[in-house]
Amino acid sequence: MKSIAIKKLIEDIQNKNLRLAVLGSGYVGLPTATLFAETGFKVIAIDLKPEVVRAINNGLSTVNEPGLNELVKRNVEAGRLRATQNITEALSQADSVIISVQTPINQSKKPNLSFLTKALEEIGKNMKKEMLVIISSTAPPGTMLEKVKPKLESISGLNAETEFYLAYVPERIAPGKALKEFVESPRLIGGIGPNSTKIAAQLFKTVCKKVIETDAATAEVAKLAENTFRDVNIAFANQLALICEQHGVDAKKVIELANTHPRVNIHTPGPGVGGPCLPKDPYLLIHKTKPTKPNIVKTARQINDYMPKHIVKLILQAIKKTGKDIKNSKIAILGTAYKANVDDSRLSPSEPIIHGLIRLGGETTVYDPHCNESFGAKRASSLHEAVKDAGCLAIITDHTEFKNLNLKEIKALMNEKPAIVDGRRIVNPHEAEDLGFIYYGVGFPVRATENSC
Ligand code: SAJ
Repeated sequence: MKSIAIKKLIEDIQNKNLRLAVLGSGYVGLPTATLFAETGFKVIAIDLKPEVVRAINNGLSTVNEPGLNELVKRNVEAGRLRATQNITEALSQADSVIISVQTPINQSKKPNLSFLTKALEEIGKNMKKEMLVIISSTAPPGTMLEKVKPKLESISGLNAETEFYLAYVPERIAPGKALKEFVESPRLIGGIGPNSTKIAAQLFKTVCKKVIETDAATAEVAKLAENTFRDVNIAFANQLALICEQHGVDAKKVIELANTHPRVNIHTPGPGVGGPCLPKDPYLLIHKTKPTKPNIVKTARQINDYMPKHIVKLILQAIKKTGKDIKNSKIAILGTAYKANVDDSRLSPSEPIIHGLIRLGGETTVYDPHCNESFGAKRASSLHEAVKDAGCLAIITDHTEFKNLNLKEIKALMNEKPAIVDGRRIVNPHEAEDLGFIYYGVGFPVRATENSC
């Protein structure tokens, strides 16, 4: 009897007859809904925000992701994708739901699972027999078995794995490359039992080139391990940069050389680690574990969180070197987005840098061609406007537009003895110094005289 129901579900998936709902239409949910629609499924995207629902139904993407707008338009026009605010209505017409809501951390670095809990309550109330429930949101270890499964079972009165199916399928897409990575990155499928894993794997195989079957608890930790590994590696790169500055050698060159070793892959130092994932996921990984001292995960977070302060220090040193004081200097900040070529400023290192400079009395102006956020600084509408009469130029985001700056032109617009603080190492220090800039950069040797103080 059971195997007949599973066979039918798999057939529905293969024939694209399975009706899908995707709860949460943000950076991950909308690409998910759209790519399943593009494959041929009928998909309902659910979001609480009326403006998001309206835009999607008008064929517009609310997420600035290359290629997504065209895809949303095509699938809405083809009648495969629509959006709604009404969860009950959407779930009544769905055989499967993918949850893609945010799981942030609170002030004390503890997970805030309120969005996930709310979603589970709605799904529990609207659960049907043989429904496939997928959790795609990043969650602390143990969430599936200790929270998601019991909650859905108690509200719906149905048993997971026998009466409905439940799997953890973490997202792995980087903003800016979401569509490509959704299809090409191997997808981890962690069911709460073999039936759930098998059915969820069938669903994701229709869009993803490769799926890897595992169990829910292992998939939860694997997802967090990926982002924590990256955070720890960047922290090492940042620590190395701070060491190199004092040793009088260039960290950029050091990393380039060290990475020629076949088993070394040091990431890139910078002004700090931002975005909705890396600054948060390491805390999810260690949530509810007994604190060990030392703890590499926490230390890495501390190092990465220290980097914006280091940039402020470099800016102060650079301004001092120009013979001025921060209180009478204009500082032009390039970039408020958390990384290159995205419009997302969540937890961007620019925020503590700008706030730090404002607190010290600096006049800050920001320019970001991708992102509207200014974090309290004055917003310039062009690079020209940002650097005009500035004493210091600080590069925080490595947008493509900032990679080939015309330093000669910039110098002519800035104050007489201008400074550059390069948080991304995208300016050639020698060219800058030859043109008469005072140059400071992350991982760039501090001059011997300053090194000793
Ligand atoms: N950064 C550095 N140095 C580096 C790499 C990054 O300073 O060498 C900084 C970036 O500038 C940025 C921050 O780290 O401020 C995070 O950027 P990112 O590109 O590392 O990551 P995200 O947050 O855009 O996406 C990550 C990805 N995870 C991994 O690469 C392991 C993505 O695949 C995940 O899907 C995403 O987190 C997520 O949603 O979990």
